[in-house]
Amino acid sequence: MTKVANILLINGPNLNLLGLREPNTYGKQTLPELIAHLEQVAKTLQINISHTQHNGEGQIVDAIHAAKETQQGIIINAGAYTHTSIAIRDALAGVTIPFIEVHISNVYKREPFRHYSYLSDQAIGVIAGLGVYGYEAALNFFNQYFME
Ligand code: CA2
Repeated sequence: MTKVANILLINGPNLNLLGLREPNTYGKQTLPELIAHLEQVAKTLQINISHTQHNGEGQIVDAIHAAKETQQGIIINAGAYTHTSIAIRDALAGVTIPFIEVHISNVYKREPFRHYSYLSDQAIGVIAGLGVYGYEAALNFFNQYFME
């Protein structure tokens, strides 16, 4: 049985505001609370999760590049860059690390500009509209994806 060791969670712009603004759209849990919960879940799954949040596009590109040697999977909520960033798409494609795209809100119920993602066709899968549970679902998916 092979087990994935390292999963990187990347959150993009403004997600540092989780739990502090717009609770109707993004919920009441703060980012530190969410990360603490995901670390607990990862521990039970014997997965190492690390987390990084960046407001800058280039910082996200750098984080993806840095993951190349050490991470077996990426969970990414690229925030608004999802809908605009060829650079993040190219970085993910360039490192060839399997990734899951997560959105807290159901982007398809929202403005049309949120319906297109530059990342989705490169992803293993996309989770949208499950609230912050989407991150945990992605972690659970990786747990069984890497079992042989
Ligand atoms: O639903 C998602 O997770 C999004 O990726 C969130 C992005 C948005 O641009 C995407 O279309 C969908 C926005 C993140 C903003 O996060 C905030 C959290 C709390 C308060 C304000 C903003």
